[in-house]
Amino acid sequence: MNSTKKTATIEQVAQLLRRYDSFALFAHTNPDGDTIGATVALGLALRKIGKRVALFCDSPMDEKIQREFPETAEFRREFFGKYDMFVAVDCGDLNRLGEFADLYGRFGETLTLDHHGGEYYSRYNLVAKYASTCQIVYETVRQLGVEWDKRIATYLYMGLCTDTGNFSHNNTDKECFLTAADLCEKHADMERVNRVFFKDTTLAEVKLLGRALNKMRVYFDGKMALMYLTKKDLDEVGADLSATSGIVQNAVNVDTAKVGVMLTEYADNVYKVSMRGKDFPVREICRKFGGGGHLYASGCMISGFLEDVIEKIVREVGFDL
Ligand SMILES: [Mn+2]
Repeated sequence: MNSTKKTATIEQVAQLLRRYDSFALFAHTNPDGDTIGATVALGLALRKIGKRVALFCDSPMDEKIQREFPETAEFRREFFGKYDMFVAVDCGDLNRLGEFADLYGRFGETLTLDHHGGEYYSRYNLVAKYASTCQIVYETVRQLGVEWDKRIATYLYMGLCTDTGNFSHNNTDKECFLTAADLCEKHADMERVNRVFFKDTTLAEVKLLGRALNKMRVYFDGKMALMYLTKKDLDEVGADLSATSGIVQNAVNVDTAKVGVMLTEYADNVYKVSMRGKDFPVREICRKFGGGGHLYASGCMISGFLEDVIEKIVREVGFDL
């Protein structure tokens, strides 16, 4: 480990946050509920103790999320201003910062708050084995002694429940429920978070799901289920890539399946691959294709013609099944 890159505890993080006056907070590219919730909650908490905060994310915020959670409209895709410290939130590696990776890498005072356990790329690194980065921010907010409010509680609940699949994935532990109980008491808007992240669907998304389900294939006596969507599918139902998130779950839900795979044509002959395992680790398989993620929920990008890409995946999964 690089000696200038240090592990930080919650107490040390709170000290750093108190010491400086201004912060640029970065959510990861293609943001999910955890990075959004943790970044906004940290920003709100820091402002409560008089700090200047700006939020950045290199990807556009989902319109529905902006409508339902107005503070997310603050995320900027262009960098501006001067700050004492840069904070990367829920970013397992520098590349997760997307367009901001170069800028971030050049800045001296940097802090990672994350739970993926990748390489240290910041000066200070708090990488905890929690189910969500929101759990880390929750403890940081407590350590800072910031007065709680409904907004902070709601944003933290957002990451807590999205990164655990609404408290159903096997990363869900006692801490998640204890924190959820506390955030409930602090008036987190759980109904809104649940509706936006787990229930609401657009007509295009339902149509897309129908197409993916129709094309499901199974391999190895049903131990692997695979679906795919082409650009043509997306264009015909009028959906963008974001509409495909979560569809992979339908593959791994097949009772005989140990692994579920979803391919989405990202660009001409470039496929975004999502994998989910049921007591079956998929991260190593995705790493072989240059991707990664969580042990049982990973992804990668593979170039090639559809049937060739499928064949490559089937072969790699077959080694492990
Ligand atoms: Mn996360």
